[in-house]
Amino acid sequence: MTSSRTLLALLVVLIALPALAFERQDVTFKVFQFPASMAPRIDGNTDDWKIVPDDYAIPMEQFLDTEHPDKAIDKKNLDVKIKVGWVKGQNRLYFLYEAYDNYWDFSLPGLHNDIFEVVVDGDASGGPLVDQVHKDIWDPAVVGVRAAIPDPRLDRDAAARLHGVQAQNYHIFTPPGPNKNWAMEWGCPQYGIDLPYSEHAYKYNFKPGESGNLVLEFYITPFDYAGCEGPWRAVESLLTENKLIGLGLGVIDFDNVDARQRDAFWNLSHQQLWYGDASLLPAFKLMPLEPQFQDTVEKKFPTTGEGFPGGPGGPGGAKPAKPAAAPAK
Ligand SMILES: [Ca+2]
Ligand SMILES: [Ca+2]
Ligand SMILES: [Ca+2]
Ligand SMILES: [Ca+2]
Repeated sequence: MTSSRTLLALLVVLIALPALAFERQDVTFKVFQFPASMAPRIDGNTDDWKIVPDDYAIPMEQFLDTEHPDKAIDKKNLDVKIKVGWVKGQNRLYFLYEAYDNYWDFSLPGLHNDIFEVVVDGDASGGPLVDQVHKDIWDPAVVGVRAAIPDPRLDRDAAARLHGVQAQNYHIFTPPGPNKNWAMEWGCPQYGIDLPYSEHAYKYNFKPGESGNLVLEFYITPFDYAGCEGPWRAVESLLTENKLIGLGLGVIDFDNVDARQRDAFWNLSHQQLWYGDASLLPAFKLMPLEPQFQDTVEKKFPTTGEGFPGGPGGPGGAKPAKPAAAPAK
């Protein structure tokens, strides 16, 4: 083999390797750790989020319309601010989504609806999360040459076995149109939009076609494995301090009920295909408690001394009994 052919073979191997990487490596977004005693209540009221410092907030400036990359942000058309939180010991991601839109489009059935789109990859495995029918994702440039070759033995059912399984895509309606669930989860893990895996609350005061502000508060549960079989076989992602997870956020803005096209597709990943390939998600870090919250009940009563402040080893614990003195002779 000539050296140029060796180099070519090496290149092919490198291209075919899965890309275990995050998009936008210049920035790590932060997930705020709520003390367990201060976890958000899912009621649409934002008061419980006031303790989240502003440098955790994700403003409109972080988003790019990947279908029209030259389009400038116009906050009179759409403005969003998003905070993400977690609580140690729970495998939940909490969200506060606050948005202004000049035209809330939510009177039709189906996917013509203003949408907040979320993709979560709780173990940062990366890789495609949609079935092989989606040729835009199963393209050699995205998944590698070999993976893009269709296998005629795989029917749609067989292909669907991976859809939403190792990373999950939520299309959340803002707000839901008539007779619609609050969100559409794509693929297998349909249970992810119900209790106990998620909960949601909206607050808004506008009608379809009007402008105004919307608040959406919710949590979701990320899964390392969320198979079609059902939640009994699913494996929740473990959320632990300082862990990096893949998390993509997008806003699909429809601004005219009669238009066939959406007005914009604003994305935190600056790669259009993030919705179907978890390797294109930005990184979020599950942060430790901020210093001002370290004096909470969780810190004051650490789980030593068998978990009880007055237990053995604890500050108020019983002292070990002194060995009996030897009897006087
Ligand atoms: Ca609340
Ligand atoms: Ca708009
Ligand atoms: Ca994964
Ligand atoms: Ca809109």
